Amino acid sequence: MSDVPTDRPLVVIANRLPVGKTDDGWKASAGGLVTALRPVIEQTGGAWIGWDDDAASVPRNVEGLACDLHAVALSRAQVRGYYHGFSNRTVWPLFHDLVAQPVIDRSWWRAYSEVNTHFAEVVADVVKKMPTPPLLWVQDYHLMLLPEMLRSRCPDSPLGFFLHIPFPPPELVARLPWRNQLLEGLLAADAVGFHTRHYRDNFVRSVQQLYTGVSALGDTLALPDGRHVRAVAHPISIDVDEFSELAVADETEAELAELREQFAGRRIFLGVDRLDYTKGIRHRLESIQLLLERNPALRREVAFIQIAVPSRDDVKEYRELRTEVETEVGRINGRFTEPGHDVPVHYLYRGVSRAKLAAYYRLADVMCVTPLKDGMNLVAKEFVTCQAAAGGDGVLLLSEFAGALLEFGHDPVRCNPFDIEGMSYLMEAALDLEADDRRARLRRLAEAVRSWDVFRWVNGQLAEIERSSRRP
Ligand code: GDG
Repeated sequence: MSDVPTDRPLVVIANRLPVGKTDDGWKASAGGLVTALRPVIEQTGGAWIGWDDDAASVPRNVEGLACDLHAVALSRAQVRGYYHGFSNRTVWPLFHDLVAQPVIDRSWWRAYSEVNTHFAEVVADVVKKMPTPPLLWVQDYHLMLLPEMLRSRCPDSPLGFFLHIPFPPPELVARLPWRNQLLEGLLAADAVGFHTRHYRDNFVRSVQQLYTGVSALGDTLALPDGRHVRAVAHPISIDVDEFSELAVADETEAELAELREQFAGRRIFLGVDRLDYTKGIRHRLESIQLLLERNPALRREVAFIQIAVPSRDDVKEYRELRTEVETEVGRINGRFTEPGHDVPVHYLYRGVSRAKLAAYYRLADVMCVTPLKDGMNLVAKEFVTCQAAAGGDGVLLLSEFAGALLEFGHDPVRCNPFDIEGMSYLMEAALDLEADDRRARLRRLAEAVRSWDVFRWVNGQLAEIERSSRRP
């Protein structure tokens, strides 16, 4: 990785802490953000502030993560209103282009403001005890009011925000009674980051509708009060070396050998998603159903594996989705399993180990990343990286509504997941691509991921925040 772009300590503020309790005690969680931030934090020191259910027992430090952890404690009522309510039932569906109906509830908004204020107080307290003003980097839609709350409390710190989900067009933002507060919350940052230029442009257009006299010069917004805010598009990515090594590690090879035995003679469609209605799992299953209906021979020749990682099961829409998905899996298997043959759909309602995940990526002939809307989608990037590392020629079937599409051009088989029949033809087409074509596409996809990895994302963001904070 290149030079660290700031010599200040870094304080990351996110909904969650990057640690989890295991049988062997507290451990740093595996994930791109932690991996990418580790070198910066190790060099400059810093802290991570986030909510944990078990705040009182979170240790100040864990092995493998050289930063101080500060757990924010929230009451059950706050979690209901701020997290399950406003974050996951109002903002999440609205920002994902209304693929579910957002709920507007004033008590959730109050809890959201209250929790953001609580976070601001914890951050201010941590910053006060640090020898030099740190760079503050706020993550995601749970904490959109926080930049404004931190501006007055920590005036000497450069302040950045990154949104991990899409930013919708102004017509949708307008539905929120509290849109002005959210935009003002974000505009207090020195730099606001988005995955794609489309989300950035949506944000800029929303700001221009809120204030008269805002000019946008390139990536810089000049506000009527004389302040300048940078609004930038920086796609998040993965640690390419880590995934390339994982793809061919002994443990992965062992897992793959088992899977190859289990699925011998079958071509594999794979889906890997949190069980979330934005991911298009139901639509995907319906396409599979049409595919098998049209092609009786495929009922024995293909298997569709769906890993559905449990998610937000405290929220009604997610429980309902689980029932719908499981009913559909049962329907397809009931209809198309042939006597003496395996079921066509293998459904796992759980997460798997990283080595097993890499083995599934390598096993897949067609990776189905078909969200109805997705900020970026790291699964697509992990798949092409693992396949390329092992000389594979798997095909990426990618939704036009995933942020990742913008970096991939025409090398994935691009699909519209709302067109279920169309998607079923594209699944068939993906199986029929010539080997040379598949390999060439995969090589270009993997190069695209390598050329902008997660370290470039982190460094780009931090450099942007540093630079913008020095503007008038
Ligand atoms: C949000 C945005 C944006 C999945 N199954 C297993 C497993 N995973 C890991 C994958 C991947 C991560 O979970 C999922 O990341 P995505 O990007 O695909 O999706 P979201 O969770 O919705 O993330 C999204 C992202 O934030 C980052 O900004 O890209 O658009 O919605 O890394 O590897 N990991 C393991 N077992 C599994 O079974 N170990």
